[in-house]
Amino acid sequence: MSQHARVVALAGGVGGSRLAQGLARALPADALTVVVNTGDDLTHLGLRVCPDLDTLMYTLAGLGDRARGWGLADESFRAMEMVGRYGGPTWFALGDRDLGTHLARTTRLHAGASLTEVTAELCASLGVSTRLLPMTDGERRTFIDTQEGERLAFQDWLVGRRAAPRVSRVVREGQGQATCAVLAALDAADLVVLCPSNPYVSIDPIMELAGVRERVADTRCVALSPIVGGAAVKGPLGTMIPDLTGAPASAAAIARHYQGLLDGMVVEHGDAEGLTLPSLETRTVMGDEHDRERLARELLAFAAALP
Ligand code: FO1
Repeated sequence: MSQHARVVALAGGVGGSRLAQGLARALPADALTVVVNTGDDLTHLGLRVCPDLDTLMYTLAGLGDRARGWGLADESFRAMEMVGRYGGPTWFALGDRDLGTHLARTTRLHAGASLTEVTAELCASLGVSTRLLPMTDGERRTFIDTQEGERLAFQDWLVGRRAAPRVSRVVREGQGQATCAVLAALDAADLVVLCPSNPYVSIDPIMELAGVRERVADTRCVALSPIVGGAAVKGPLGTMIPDLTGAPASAAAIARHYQGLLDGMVVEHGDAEGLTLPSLETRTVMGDEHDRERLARELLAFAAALP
């Protein structure tokens, strides 16, 4: 893989943003496009909120809150305190600075701009040179069917119910299609990287859009495992894998989920057990920016050396 490979990363929220930041540091600005899940998006308090796009944008801008993994650093929640005093919903916490993003995005969307256009405008304002592409400009939402028979909107399940209800099915609703920009980026890609996001609720929403899976299948593709030592680095994936597949959480379970798409997989030391495809074992739990860049460079070198 030459240094000026054209890389397209598919990403969701927290895990995806860390590898995306590493890739952005390891590649020239015009070499990386990140296609981002919008299945978590919601309209809340009248504002359009795009959690995964915002996590990616804030992380790439160096403005993200490192402890939470989402939202902005140096955040306060005084507007939410007032919302609460009026009896409004406080279960989904919108920080005061974060509200600025939702206000700006919602205003532009109401003016007729597409989510793709608005994302490019917000990124330019924050000095993010990596191209972030929402997977669709249309409606495409993830719902969780629980084993108790409820159907919950994604954030209601993840945040509202703390991802406690065990999952029986992950369901997508809406007619949104992959944007032309996403399909064109995939057509031009020398490498597709599946970031260590939740396959079921972050990567599948992108892969399921017409035209995406066949383009990924036609391109060299490498995944970074979101499962380390049988557990998820962050989020509900550790229980979703057994709930949805009956198998224990493992890198091999992730490889099986991406059946046929992967040319290689990067996993934590000791996690190559059961893998039947080329793999690189290394330290995959990402710390600071330098560590993220180190891992991204290892992944790119591993991908370049694949047959
Ligand atoms: N996650 C939480 O656990 N609690 C919250 O109150 C919360 C608010 C929130 C607001 C804006 C935003 O962009 C993300 C937010 N998240 C919150 C995280 C979000 O639910 C997840 O990051 C993604 O949906 C999963 O990738």
